Order: sequence, then structure tokens, then C-alpha cells
Amino acid sequence: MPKTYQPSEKIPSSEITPEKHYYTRRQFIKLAAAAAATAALAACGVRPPESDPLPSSSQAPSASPPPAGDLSQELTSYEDVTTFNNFYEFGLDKGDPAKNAGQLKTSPWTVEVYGLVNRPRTFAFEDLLSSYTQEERIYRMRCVEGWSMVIPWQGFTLSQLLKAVEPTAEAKYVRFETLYRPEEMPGLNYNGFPWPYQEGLRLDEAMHNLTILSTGLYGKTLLPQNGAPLRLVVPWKYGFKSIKSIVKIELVAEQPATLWNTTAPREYGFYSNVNPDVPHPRWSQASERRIGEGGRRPTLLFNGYEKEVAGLYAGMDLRSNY
Ligand SMILES: Nc1nc2c(c(=O)[nH]1)N[C@H]1C(S)=C(S)[C@@H](COP(=O)(O)O)O[C@H]1N2
Ligand SMILES: [Mo]
Repeated sequence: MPKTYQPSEKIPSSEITPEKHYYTRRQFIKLAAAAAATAALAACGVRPPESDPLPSSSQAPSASPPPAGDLSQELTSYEDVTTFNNFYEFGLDKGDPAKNAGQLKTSPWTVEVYGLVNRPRTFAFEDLLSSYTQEERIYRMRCVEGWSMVIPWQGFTLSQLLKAVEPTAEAKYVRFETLYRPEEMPGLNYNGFPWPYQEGLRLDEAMHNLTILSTGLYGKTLLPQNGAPLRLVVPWKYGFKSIKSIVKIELVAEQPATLWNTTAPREYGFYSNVNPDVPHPRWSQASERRIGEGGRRPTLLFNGYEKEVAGLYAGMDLRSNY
């Protein structure tokens, strides 16, 4: 079992649903064997997807999705959320982060926010917790590999932090960077990626109300395997955009390089909006497997957040801007 942490003190307990309520809200179907089998295959697209794409209508998904706002009945179990992970700094297999990330030292932790801003600042993690309104957001999470979860995050809107540093008129994009500490992150020593892990958003995407910096899930402080102490969550984009264990946030004028776009530009674009009609070059994105569920369900445009975010891409060709 991964090391457990005390719930964050800064979030009023009245705002947190106790874990036992989460557990009783739905019946968790255990697919441990399936998860173990796919763990051997799945990687963020370097290796084959975690299961074959749905080839025909003969396996049409059975349940129609609930509205974006009502996901409380669909929560993925705490166990699955904290043991089935992608965090390549700790290894390529789904179980590696839970196994190897316990050694990550997440305190003290600072986040440097700089670049094209009037008020650059280095924040202590505790100050982020106390300065900005913390809330719970239950979001779908869709990995580009073809699996998904529903996760109750705690966190705060990235827009609050960005407003505090006052981006200049030249700032058009935000670049994020993960900690680079080979002594505590074994994958950095043997995985041939362009470390540190980097991601980016357009400034308007970063300012969107759905975009959060998460500090916890299920009412508990984030575990290292989920990106402690602070990770991005952008629910309408493929999971790899939601960069973990962030130490730098830079406001820039040009579209920043990202680890996955640098590694495989034709497979992972900068936008990476969830889109059932734009296949990955090596597999369909029309359907997905919800972890803890049998069968597959249809993938939703913008992961079900179309109403909220489609306006960001008005007039843009979603195929060429993949
Ligand atoms: N630094 C870093 N962030 C990362 C990754 C990673 O390997 N390194 N993997 C990404 C991918 S591919 C996914 S699907 C999500 C998984 O988040 P979770 O393990 O908390 O569900 O984290 C993303 N953030
Ligand atoms: Mo992913």
C-alpha cells in the first residue's frame, strides 16, 4: 500500500465528502486481473494502446452518459485512482508510480511563476493552499491510450494564480514544468525522454474556469503517484496535458515545446483535445474503457465539456490542430 497522508488542513472539512461516502455511493466492480494485464502493455502511446479499439457497432456501448455536471455516481475507486497511474518519472508501467513514488520529497515545495508577467513570484506550496479558494471538482479523466476515470479532485482555479502574477499583453501561452530530481525519480535515469516533463496551454485555456491546479483527491492530500503536491487538471484534454508535480510555470509568447509533442509530434499535438472523431495515428479514439467497468463507452467530444469549452476553438480546424 502507498504511504497515506493526512487530509489537507487548509480545506474546510465541511467541503469534503468523507471517503466512506464515496465508497458507498456506487458498487465498485473489481477488474484487478484486467488492470494487471493492461499494465504490461500500456504506455502513453510509446507502446500499443491499453486495449484494442472498438472495431464495429457490434460492441456498441450500453449506457448513455449523464450530463457533465452529474458524475457523483460514476466515481472511480480510490484504489484504482492511486494504483493505476502514468507518471513516467517513476517507471513505464501503470503500477510503477504507486510502487516507486513514495520516496518523493514533496515538502518543502515551491512553484516559481515567471516570464511575461508584471509580478513574478515564487510561491511556497502552503501559500497556494491558503491564498486561493479551494474547491472540489469531479471530472472525467481520459487518457490518450483509451481508458478513463472519474476523479473527485480538490484544488483551485489556475486563473487565480495567473491573475496574481499579472501576465503582460505579450503573454500568449503558459508553460509548465515538472520537478527533475533523478535521486528520487528513478525513471529519469533510464527512460530516454526529453526531461523534464513539460506541458503547455494557450493563455485562454489556462484561464478557463475548468482548469485547476489540484492539491488532493477524495478529500485527501495528493499522493506522489498522482502528482503531489500540485498538478494540473485540464479535463477536456487527454490526460498527458495534466502535468504532475509542478515546480515552474512560465508565461511565454510562443507555443511552448511539450514532452510528448517533442517525442512524437505526429501522434501528440499541442492541443490534444479529447475528440472521438480524430483518431490517434495508431488507434481509434471513438470509445474508451472506464477503469472499473466492463465493456467500452463512447468517447465524448471535449470529454463531455463541449458546452463549456467549444467556444475556445471557434473557427479552428480540430483535425489539423490535434
Ligand atoms: N510529470 C508527469 N506528468 C504526467 C505524466 C507523466 O508521465 N509525468 N503522465 C500523464 C498522463 S499520460 C496521464 S493519463 C495522467 C495520469 O494521471 P493520474 O495517474 O493521476 O490518473 O498524468 C499525466 N501527467
Ligand atoms: Mo495518459
